[in-house]
Amino acid sequence: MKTLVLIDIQNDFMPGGALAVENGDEIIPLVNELQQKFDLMIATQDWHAKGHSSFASAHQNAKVFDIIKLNGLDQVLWPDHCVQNTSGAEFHPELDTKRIETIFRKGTDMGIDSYSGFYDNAHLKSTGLSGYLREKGVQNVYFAGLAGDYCVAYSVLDSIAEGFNTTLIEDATRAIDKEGFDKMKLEILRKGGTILNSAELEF
Ligand code: VGL
Ligand code: ZN
Repeated sequence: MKTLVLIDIQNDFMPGGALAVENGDEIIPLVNELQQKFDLMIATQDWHAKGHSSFASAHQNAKVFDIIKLNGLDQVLWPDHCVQNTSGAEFHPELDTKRIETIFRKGTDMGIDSYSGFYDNAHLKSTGLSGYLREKGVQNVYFAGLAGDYCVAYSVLDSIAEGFNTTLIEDATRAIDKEGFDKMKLEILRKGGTILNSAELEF
């Protein structure tokens, strides 16, 4: 079963959003078209409570994009984004959600961030995505969405580590920082993942 996991295609990551990814909205038509090629669609949703510890606003004397230690982990401090039940946390209005079977929410624990759709950043708690895919007999998992260098890349790396045959569809993602994304892509390739463009999909 060919599975497409759509990472965080939410308003706050779009141009004009709270944590905008440059040209993030450009992926929407492609993502909608790509869905025709897949048997199973899953989505993730970044879903923070107000005052989440990944927000710069939750820390004194801190500014956005500072890096601090949070429970021993490096944490980038973000603008407030994807606050539960706000319009910024909703999927982009043009994203076709009709065939999205299940939505996995992440970033709900106040004290820790969660880039990957599988685990929080300390790998302490699972979202259940891995078990869900395994129960369905999924072997091949493809990823698209935002942001390429954070939530998409960490989801891809966890997917590889979980034993799935994992592909990042590069033209169906956009990154916050190009250099950071280049580093993550090298890591994905080193770990055995595949990176290709949608035109190269052989099905
Ligand atoms: C993301 C930073 C903070 C993402 C989520 O979806 O890539 N990045 N929260
Ligand atoms: Zn977040």
